[in-house]
Amino acid sequence: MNTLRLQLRFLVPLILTLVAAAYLAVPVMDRLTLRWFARDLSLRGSLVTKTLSDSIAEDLQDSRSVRLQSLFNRVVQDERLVAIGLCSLAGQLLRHSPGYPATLTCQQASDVAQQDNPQLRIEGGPVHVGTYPIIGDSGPLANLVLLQDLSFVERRSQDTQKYLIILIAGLGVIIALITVIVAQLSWRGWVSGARALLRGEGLISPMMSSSPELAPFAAELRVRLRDLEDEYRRSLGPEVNWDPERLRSLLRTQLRGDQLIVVSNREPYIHEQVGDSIVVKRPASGLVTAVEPVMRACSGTWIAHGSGNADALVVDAHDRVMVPPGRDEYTLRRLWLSAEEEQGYYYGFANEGLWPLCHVAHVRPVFRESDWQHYRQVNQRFADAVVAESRSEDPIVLVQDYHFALLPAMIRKRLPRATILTFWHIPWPNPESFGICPWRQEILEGMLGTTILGFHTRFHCKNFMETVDRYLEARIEHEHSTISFHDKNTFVESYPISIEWPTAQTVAGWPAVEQCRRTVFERLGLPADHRLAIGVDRFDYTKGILERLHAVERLLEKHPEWIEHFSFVQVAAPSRGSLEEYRLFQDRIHAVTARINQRFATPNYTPVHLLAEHHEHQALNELYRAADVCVVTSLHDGMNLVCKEFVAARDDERGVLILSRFAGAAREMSQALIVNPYHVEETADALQRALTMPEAEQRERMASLRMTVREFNVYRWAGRMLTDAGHWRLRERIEARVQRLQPELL
Ligand code: GDG
Repeated sequence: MNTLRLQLRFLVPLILTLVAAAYLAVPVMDRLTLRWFARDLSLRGSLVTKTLSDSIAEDLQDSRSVRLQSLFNRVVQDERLVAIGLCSLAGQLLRHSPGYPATLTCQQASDVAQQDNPQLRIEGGPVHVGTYPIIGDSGPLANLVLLQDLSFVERRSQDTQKYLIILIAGLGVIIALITVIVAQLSWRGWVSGARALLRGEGLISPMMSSSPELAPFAAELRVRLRDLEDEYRRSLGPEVNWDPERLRSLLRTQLRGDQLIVVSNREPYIHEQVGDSIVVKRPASGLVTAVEPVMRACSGTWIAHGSGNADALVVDAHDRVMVPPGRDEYTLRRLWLSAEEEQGYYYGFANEGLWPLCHVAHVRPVFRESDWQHYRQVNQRFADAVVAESRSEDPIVLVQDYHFALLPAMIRKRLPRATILTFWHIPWPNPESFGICPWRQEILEGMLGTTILGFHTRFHCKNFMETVDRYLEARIEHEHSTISFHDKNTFVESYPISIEWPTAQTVAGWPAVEQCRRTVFERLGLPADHRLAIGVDRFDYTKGILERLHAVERLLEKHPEWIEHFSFVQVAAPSRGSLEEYRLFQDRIHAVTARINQRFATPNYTPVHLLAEHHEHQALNELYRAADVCVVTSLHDGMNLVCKEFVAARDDERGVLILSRFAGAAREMSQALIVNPYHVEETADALQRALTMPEAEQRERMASLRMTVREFNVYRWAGRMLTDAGHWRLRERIEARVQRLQPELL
């Protein structure tokens, strides 16, 4: 209907123009043909006169001659010649043929012949009047008047008019038809082009590529799409019901089942040789805790360093093994590192350099040239593995963490069409702090190979953008949260990570809270009415374990009534123990624990239990369920998942969470008791408040915390990132399209 209206808008003026043209052309055509014929007739008249001249001259000598009369009679037998008259020089009609009008005098004939249009209408129809002098030897003798038939001109003129009108009408029809066809095709082309633009398809119908007129439209569309995306993200707000199925359907619909590749240093399953058998261990890692359920939901390939001593025994010829063991839901591709590589890249550059650089924990970063070389080399090896595992030119690659700052640009170089999502699990410092890294520029450039760069909080995003602004020549669009570097855009966004919310089936398999409490208390030798606070961490100086111990000590000082009635259990999973900074820290924790225990212990009472060993997940869950208080006092933490695990474990809605304001989680979990871990007094008071908190208040706070974590679960984290990736892929396709249409617009 729209096309018809459009075409009519074009056709009506066209038809009117053609009618007007015909209306104007016909009289012009008439006049022209008449002039042509008049000229022909004059020539013809001259010819006839010349032929008759001699006979007329002779005849004029002899006034009695009748030859001329009979000559005239013969000549007028020519159907075109109507009549002939011979006039004397004095204007007297001397002779004339039959048919010569009796009323036509020589003078009249001469007057008409002088006119522009020497025409006369006589009885038989219109005639052309011409007068021609007869020249003898002595000069002009007489004038010959020739009346030639003009009715054939009228007939021909009518014919010409008819043909002209038919021609114009025919032309009109042909032009109208061509217009309709071209308009239809163009409209279809534009519509399908626009639809394809909206779908973001790179290979739109061939017609589109020859439609530069769509370029401004596409540019406009691009801007509009961005705004829509921003609106869409804002409108997302709190969402409910993110679960594995929703994530899977997102991959099916928005990402059309594209291949998903995860890269991380730590592997989700470690095979260890214990005696004669091989056991599978789950590492103590927040990253693994978060990403593993996502991979189980989405399948795909996870590339990681094979660090277990039996890892190589269980892989196939391509270093792949299906995991989780026995369930075979996704592929784990192991990459082997030499001892030097691991030392330089992992322990050296990543954990002695970048880790303290990004955490404000007052531990100096160490930067060694050799570590940097290993870091680059290992990043390159992982990039090669990504390319090798990639089944298409545009896989979705999820790069995990600070071990792979250079990887995005390396992948981008080999797979320019890949969608690379990099998630930085730790904080990003301010530009001054980051500036002390000798390879700050290379790191930033490496990270900007990323399509979407995620941090836990807006604050970390802001720090990153300011750092780029300070050290690179890049264009930053704060409004859209994008960085444009070397003609490539990176979208920087906050995606607060989380945990997998336990299903009803999982919860049904857990022992009851009372049972957990009995088991844990028996194991620790605590009386039933004892109060228990716990801390669960990797044994890391950023987690605030020392400050926590000081707070426990201060609590016992300030409130001695808790002696023999309250204990604190710290699970400290071994981590990076080969680094001196960690060893010193761990020694210090052991020493402070011993000191506190010495100070407050009684024969049957140990105030602090330091469990510096790896625990199975189920043992941790038991501990979470047995505790009255969970203490998370990180000095600086990207997010912190322990606090979320504690909340998820408390389906009885009891227990109190004490949470550091310097953990990313504090922004979501405001119903916890929020503390500054550097302020020992404040943390000790929070412990006192937690231990004395009425059950109703515990329930209220816990119920609210549980709602938050259930809603903001890890599937939402991944879902939001993958949704943004889907939108980004759409926009990239459009931009590629726009670039092909009119590069100068970009
Ligand atoms: C980084 C960021 C961010 C602890 N001990 C054992 C054990 N764990 C598990 C916990 C938890 C995980 O380790 C630690 O989580 P965190 O969140 O504290 O993380 P980091 O390892 O420092 O990880 C952090 C995280 O990435 C995710 O983005 O939250 O801010 O620093 O799941 O339960 N697990 C087992 N045995 C233990 O002894 N199995």
